[in-house]
Amino acid sequence: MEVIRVVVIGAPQVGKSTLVKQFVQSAAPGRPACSLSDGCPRHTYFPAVLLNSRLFAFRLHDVSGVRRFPAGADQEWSQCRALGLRSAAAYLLVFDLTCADSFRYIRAIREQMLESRDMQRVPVIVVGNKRDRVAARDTRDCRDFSATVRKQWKWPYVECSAKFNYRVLQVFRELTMALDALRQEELAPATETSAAAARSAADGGLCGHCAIQ
Ligand SMILES: Nc1nc2c(ncn2[C@@H]2O[C@H](COP(=O)(O)OP(=O)(O)OP(=O)(O)O)[C@@H](O)[C@H]2O)c(=O)[nH]1
Ligand SMILES: [Mg+2]
Repeated sequence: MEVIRVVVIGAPQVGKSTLVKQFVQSAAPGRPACSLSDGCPRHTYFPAVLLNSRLFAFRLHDVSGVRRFPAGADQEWSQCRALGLRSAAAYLLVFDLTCADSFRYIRAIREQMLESRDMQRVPVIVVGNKRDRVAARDTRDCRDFSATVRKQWKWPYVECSAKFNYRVLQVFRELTMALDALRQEELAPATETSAAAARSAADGGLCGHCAIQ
């Protein structure tokens, strides 16, 4: 089975590890594999998610100390060796809803990603964490974050509280749904071609095998 590599990125202390641990401990209790790559700590987890009767096996990297998204393979190797940031199948970009700087951090990471990698078929879920700390006076900021991500960036957006396990599942549901949608898109042309071939075979008296060839 294909293992889907997902990298979790965000400014320091936004709650990346808390988010991942909350999810993984409910999905697959146990200790993570842990490695250190040139000062960038990385924890790796292997949860699985069942969606629409399909199993999605993840390799989840919780990384910290990422200052910028590497522009090329050389930078990836020299700055954050073996983190595999550029080749992930999907990303969770986490920020702290009470810290505008942490939103600016993911905005910069997004720009660096778009400059250096074709992101057309790479799902990114933006996670506004620490919802429990959002005071009434901050709700306008939250609306701005949400509007920017959903309307301008056109990426899925979830607000959660990792500490209190509030909407953590929703984050991973969005991720799995985005990957599932991609998979469906990849399957669709093949299915349509086979159906069309079968129809034309029936019309023209050919067997399906000849028609497809
Ligand atoms: N109030 C509140 N605190 C949180 C939440 N999520 C995480 N924290 C706290 O924020 C602090 C940082 O959490 P971590 O999960 O270690 O953050 P991190 O992004 O992994 O940090 P680094 O790996 O050092 O970059 C800890 O004290 C957590 O308890 C949350 O949803 N609400
Ligand atoms: Mg951490």
